Amino acid sequence: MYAWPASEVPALPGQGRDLRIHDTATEGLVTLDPGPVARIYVCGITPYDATHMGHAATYNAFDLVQRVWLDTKRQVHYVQNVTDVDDPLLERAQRDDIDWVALAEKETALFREDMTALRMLPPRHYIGAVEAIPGIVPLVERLRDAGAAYELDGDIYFSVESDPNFGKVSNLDAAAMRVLSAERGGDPERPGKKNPLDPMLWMAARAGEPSWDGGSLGQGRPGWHIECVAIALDHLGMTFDVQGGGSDLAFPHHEMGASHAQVLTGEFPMAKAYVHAGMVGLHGEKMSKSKGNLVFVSRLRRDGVDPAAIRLTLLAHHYRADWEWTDQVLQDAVDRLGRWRAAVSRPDGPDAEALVEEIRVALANDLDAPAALAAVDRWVTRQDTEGGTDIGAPGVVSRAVDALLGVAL
Ligand code: 5CA
Ligand code: ZN
Repeated sequence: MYAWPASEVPALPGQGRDLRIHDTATEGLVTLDPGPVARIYVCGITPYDATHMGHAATYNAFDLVQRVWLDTKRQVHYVQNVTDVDDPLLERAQRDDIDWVALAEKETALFREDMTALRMLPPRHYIGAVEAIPGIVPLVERLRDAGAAYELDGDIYFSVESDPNFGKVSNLDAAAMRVLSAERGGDPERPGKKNPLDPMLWMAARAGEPSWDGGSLGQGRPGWHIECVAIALDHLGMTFDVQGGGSDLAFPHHEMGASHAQVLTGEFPMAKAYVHAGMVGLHGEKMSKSKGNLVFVSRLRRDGVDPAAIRLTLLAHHYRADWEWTDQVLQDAVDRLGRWRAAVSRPDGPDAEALVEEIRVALANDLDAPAALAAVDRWVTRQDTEGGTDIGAPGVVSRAVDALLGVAL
């Protein structure tokens, strides 16, 4: 699939800093040392509804990862998927009596527009589940041939017990896993499974649903976790730097993915850091397509909200925090954007070199965007109260905010 256009990333004076980031698997901060080409896989949308603020917040976090790496003069090899066939998508298409392909295409197109408006840098490879099927089938066959998969009424399941490291990504106990499995696409109650947590690798064709030729697996469609493993291994290989998503993906999605990869390659972990963003809520509950308590990026844009203000709202919250979307948090960002724009349009200001360093230090420290915003706020206040004679400074601030935070002033 094609992704979306990249906005320009201005080069900055001075030296970028290496990223220290929280890894769910080791439950602590790790300093990444990616080499000249950093590799990141970020789980993409299931395109059955428009991009909401929760999605935007999660993609914002990984956009910052990319920007920190680019600032260290590294290249970034960024891969993202689109889960363009899955139960929730098919259910929504059925409910609304529309073609599932048309629904996926429409929502993916809207996602591209939203990402472009928010200045999220695009992935180098943007891959749909459907187009990945030819690569998924041989992996499922290999898992089955290795004794790590079994058949149940034509469906093929992965056996979590085949992985000695199962559980080491999410660090949850069996009871918690079981609850989350039921909530997040698993089927722990289905009779006949070896372990209730075992996830599906290949679902045999169902009447009225799309299916593909799976060779020795029979006609069917892929399971969710193997989709991301196939795409990641194909485009990044094993032991890439970051696998990212919202915290609701730690279990089962990233846990199961690491397990599939462990059996396929004999190695753990698939990603050096498992990075998870907090959940954005609305009216006290996690924003989710299934609950319908949503604030859409496209809706705000249509209402005339500047995408830079949406982005500043996201940046005002630490990526790992759970937080609530309110009119007030958006208004605060609109006000801040106005102050910043007025400041960088003035002819001079205090020296900005130290500010660039402060933004770099904040982001390198587990993507502390709120600290970066506070540093810019302080520069703006100083310009206001003390003035300054550096005629280059407003331009430096504007370029730093663009390059490191993705906000065009
Ligand atoms: N297609 C799969 C990943 S392979 C999927 O989870 N799609 S999704 O559309 O449901 O979510 C896309 C991304 O947004 C995921 O990383 C998910 O964790 C994140 N996300 C969903 N809801 C929220 C929320 N309320 N707050 C923060 N992030 C969220
Ligand atoms: Zn995924």
